[in-house]
Amino acid sequence: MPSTSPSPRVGVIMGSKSDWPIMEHAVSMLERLGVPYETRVVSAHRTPDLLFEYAKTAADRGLQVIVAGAGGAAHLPGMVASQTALPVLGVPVESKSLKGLDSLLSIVQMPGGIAVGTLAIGKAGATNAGLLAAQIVGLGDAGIRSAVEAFRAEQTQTVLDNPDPSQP
Ligand code: RP5
Repeated sequence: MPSTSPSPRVGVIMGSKSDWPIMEHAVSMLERLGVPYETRVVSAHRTPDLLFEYAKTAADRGLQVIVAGAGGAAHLPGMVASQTALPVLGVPVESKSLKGLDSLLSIVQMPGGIAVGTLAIGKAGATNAGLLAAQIVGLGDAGIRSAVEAFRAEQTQTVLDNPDPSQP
């Protein structure tokens, strides 16, 4: 990190390198759906000036959505949302002591007027943040919209093709 596709449309940021094992699932989904992205460590507490610069310049740099993951006292998504009008998707990362409930409550309980779309704790939340970011970008991009539809159709077919729960 940071890694960058040409002309990234989704920014995937996280409070620490230690968040990567969860946040890489957001990146995997974006890659699968062909959405250009960038990744970067941006900490609300350790690099607050970088947070402000990242959020304030995001739209002008061509980003359309920001996915922000953090754990514990997880202020990153809310603070980013306070500095940009882009949609911000928050991913609560599991914490060692409180299993991510602290992260979830820190991210989800935004005061009215500054919105963060909060996903589930951990891998499912990161995966769905990538998917939701693709759906948002897909509003203005037919290719990405088709990729989302194909992903969902394939997922449905996989379930229908494997109805026996005792089989691997
Ligand atoms: C948060 O503190 C990060 O998002 C991470 O989940 C947590 C712990 O960070 P490290 O101490 O592992 O760097 O800011």
